[in-house]
Amino acid sequence: MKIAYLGLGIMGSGMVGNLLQAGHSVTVWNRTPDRCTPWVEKGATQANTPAQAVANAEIVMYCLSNEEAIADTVFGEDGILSGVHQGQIAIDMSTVHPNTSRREAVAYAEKGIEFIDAPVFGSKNESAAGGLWIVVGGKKEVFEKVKPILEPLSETIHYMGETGMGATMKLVGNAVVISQIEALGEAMILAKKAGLNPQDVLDVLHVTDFKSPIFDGMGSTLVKRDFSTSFALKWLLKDANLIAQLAQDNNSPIPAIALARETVKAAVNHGWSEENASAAIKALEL
Ligand code: NA7
Repeated sequence: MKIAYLGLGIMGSGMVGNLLQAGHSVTVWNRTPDRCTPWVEKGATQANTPAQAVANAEIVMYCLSNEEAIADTVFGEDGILSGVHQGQIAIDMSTVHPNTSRREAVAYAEKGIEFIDAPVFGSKNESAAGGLWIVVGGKKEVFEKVKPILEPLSETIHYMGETGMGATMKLVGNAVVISQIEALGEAMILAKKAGLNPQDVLDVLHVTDFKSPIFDGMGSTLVKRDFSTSFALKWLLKDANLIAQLAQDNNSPIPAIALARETVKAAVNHGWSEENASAAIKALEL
């Protein structure tokens, strides 16, 4: 299929690699144009603007950082909406508030374009390996049409309901992630202060009935003191803020997540925003 892919950050790059591998004809666009070069060398075509990227595509996909990036790339000058035409399908894979997905769906519908929100769980390695866990909102029949395109990118794909429900599921999932990072951090610091060896602690956690890939992955970065980025701390704070907003919208209590958000915020304020999300734990060590 002819696919336009916009946003070649950590997540988008992995997905473009797998779309090319699957044999699709891919046109790429990224705000910082140089990030397209490795994919052009692998067969992608580079566009100069979002509007140009989507002009001849059947499917428009993007994974952008946040609401501001969506405002610029989808709704902005020379943005996606100024280049699309009837019959295309747009897929937003970014983590944004569900109301943003709903606004996108309305704007696309006015142009005769179908839309699904399809954010992803997993980070750098899962994206590169086609092992993401995708959660989808939108019309079921539109989801069924694009499912074969999402399959090479993912280990699982779950349909969650109408537009915005993929984005909602993503925030609910990241609410668990944020709580796990806080719990792991507090427990690991306690363990160390009480005289346990941190790697021994992780080894035990790994065999328990409360083991978690988050504990394995984030715990290991903590033990090795390697905070190179798979999922940036700044995006964890962005997600914590979106979760707080969703909780406010629904009058739902989030005392533990609100507390964990303060830890993440402190780490960002300390200057670790470009490091891996596990760097949040460093704020508990101060
Ligand atoms: P990255 O690696 O920080 O990539 C973010 C991408 O978003 C990257 O392509 C950026 O372009 C792009 N971006 C950021 N701001 C803008 C604006 N204003 N306009 C256009 N493009 C923009 O993040 P990840 O790939 O880890 O994460 C992407 C999403 O998935 C995010 O929602 C996560 O929470 C989950 P750049 O290269 O900086 O020019």
